[in-house]
Parts: sequence; C-alpha cells; structure tokens
Amino acid sequence: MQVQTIRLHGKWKKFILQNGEGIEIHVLNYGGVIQKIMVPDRFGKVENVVLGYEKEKDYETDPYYLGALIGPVAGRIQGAEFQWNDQTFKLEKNEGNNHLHGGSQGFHQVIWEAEPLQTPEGVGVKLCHERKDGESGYPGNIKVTVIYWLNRKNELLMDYQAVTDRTTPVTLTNHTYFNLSGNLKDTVGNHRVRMNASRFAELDEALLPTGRILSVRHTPFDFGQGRKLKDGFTGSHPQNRMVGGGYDHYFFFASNPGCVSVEEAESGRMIEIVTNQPGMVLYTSNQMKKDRMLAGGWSKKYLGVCFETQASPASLHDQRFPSVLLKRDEVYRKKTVFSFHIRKR
Ligand code: FUC
Repeated sequence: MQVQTIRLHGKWKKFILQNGEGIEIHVLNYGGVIQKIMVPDRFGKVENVVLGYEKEKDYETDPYYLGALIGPVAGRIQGAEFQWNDQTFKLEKNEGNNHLHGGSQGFHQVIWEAEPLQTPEGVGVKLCHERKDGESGYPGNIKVTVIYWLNRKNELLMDYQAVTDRTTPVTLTNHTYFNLSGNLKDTVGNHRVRMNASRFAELDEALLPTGRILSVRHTPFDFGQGRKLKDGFTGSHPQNRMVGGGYDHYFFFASNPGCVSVEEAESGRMIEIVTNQPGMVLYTSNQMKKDRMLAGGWSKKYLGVCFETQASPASLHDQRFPSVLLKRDEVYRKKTVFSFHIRKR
C-alpha cells in the first residue's frame, strides 16, 4: 500500500492511493476531486471506472462536477434563499432562479489543504477547508474536514466532518460518476442498482421537489429487487421524462445505514455503498452532452451514474425532508463507504 504526492502547476497537487490489491485512486486537492479509480474486472484487467478529465485544468470549467466534493449544500436551494430565525439569507442564483451545489464558489472550486495519510491498515488523503462567515451568502465560519481512505479490503471510505459557529445549512457529498464497464466502453444502462428506499421526491421542470413524496411501488423507481438503469431511460413514467429520461431524484432510505449496490455483469464489477446519510440523489447523467473530452472518450448522455448520499436542501422549505441545518457547536459527521467487489461467473 502506498500514497504518492505529485505537485502539479501552482498550488495544485495530486495524490495517488494504491492498496496493493489492484485498486488505485487519483485525488486532486482542487475541488477534492476523485479523478480516476482503477479497478480490476473479473479477468483481472485493471480499468478506470469513473468519469474524469485527463487535463487537470479542465476541472476549472467543468459544468458536470465530475468527481468533486460538493458543499456547503449539495443539491438545489429553491429561490436561492432560505430563512432562519427571522433572517433571510440570499445565495447566488447559479441555475435559473435557484442555487445549485454551493454556487460558483462551492467546495468543488476550492483548493483544499491536503495531506497524505498512511497506516498499516490503509492509505488516504485528508482535505481541510475553512469558510468565512458570509462567504457566498452562507452564515457561519465553517470548518470542514474530509478524508478519503482506501484499505486492503477494497473499501473506499469518505468521512465528512464539519463544525460552525452559527447555525448554517450543510450537506456534503461527492459527485463521482461511476461507469463500471471500464474505460467508458458502454453507457450505464446495463448497470443494475439495488437499494432499500420506498419513497422518492417528485420533481418539477426546474428539478426542484414539488412537495409530493411518492411511493416507488410498481414504478421504475423501485430498486428493492434490483433493476437496470435503462428501465428509467426508456420507460414512460412522467418523472423519468421530467428529468430528461432517467433519474435525478432524491430517494429516502428505508433503513439506517442506507445500503445501495450497483453491478455491471460484463465486467463483473460491483460496488456496495453503505452510509449513515438519510438518503441519496441518484443521477444518471441525463443532462450530459458530447461537449467535453474525458479520460477515455467524449462526455455523453448516460455515461455515468452518481450516488450522491446526502440530506435534502428541500428541508429548508419543507420539514418532511431530512434536515441540512448544522447548529453552533454541533459536529456534522457523515460517512459513506464504497466497497469494490468482483462477481465471477
Ligand atoms: C446532479 C443533479 C443535477 C445536475 C448536477 C450536475 O446532482 O441533481 O441535476 O445536473 O448533478
């Protein structure tokens, strides 16, 4: 096992984590980006299973948040404002009338303080960032620490911590697009996803929750027994159509911890996701166009799938959603583990 630190231009650094079992993860201090994850298939062929840019500079103008750490608030804040204690906080409108993924100065555009970690059990990167009160309109001095940790058991742990000196909304996630076919050979249509979620949030044209929480039963949103993502690409369910043919929805986990698995039969690669977050946005890159050169080919619709474990910013306007408010002196502590497996035929 080892972790290598590579200096790029300016303050940019890359960390390469290797676990001695064939997994290799490339992390940038810029945006806390996961640039590459190399994983063997069932024949032992090691290939990249995430979407990323070969040229690091491309992350500065990336419209897709590839592999990035998202915050202070992942997801959309309706009207780019919220009220707390009779005060109104106004945020940047960076998507129509709304605020998306922390705005243009969100955590995905920050150079994080970063250091490599190594113990006999694993290797990792520790990323730290401090937000000043009022920056981008968010209240509170916020201190954030995120650790990406890879062990010999092929588990990638994402460990998030945050504290604030004033109540503020915080929900952090990582925006990695997985594609288990390897080196972008295929879309994610044949990825079979299974998860324990019986409800999801209905969306309007702006991709904001309408306020209706729907049952997944008898719909392409029921992943209880496992289903291929292409069911949502081609099906006629109005909610799949609403988001451009696919999924871009918040699912409420029916268990704690929340569990999700994804499998691609050709390669035999499989990921199990376990998290103490209350839910997840499943996004199947419905809005991705052929307009960016990625490592391995052009970007395109359905090229990747994101599992954005998080609470829901809709809670700022509707209390039935899992809260994103972090109070003074509380500690935000969330963990999501991605374990890589191979299924032999
Ligand atoms: C996801 C989606 C959005 C958006 C973005 C790049 O989180 O919810 O719709 O397109 O990522």
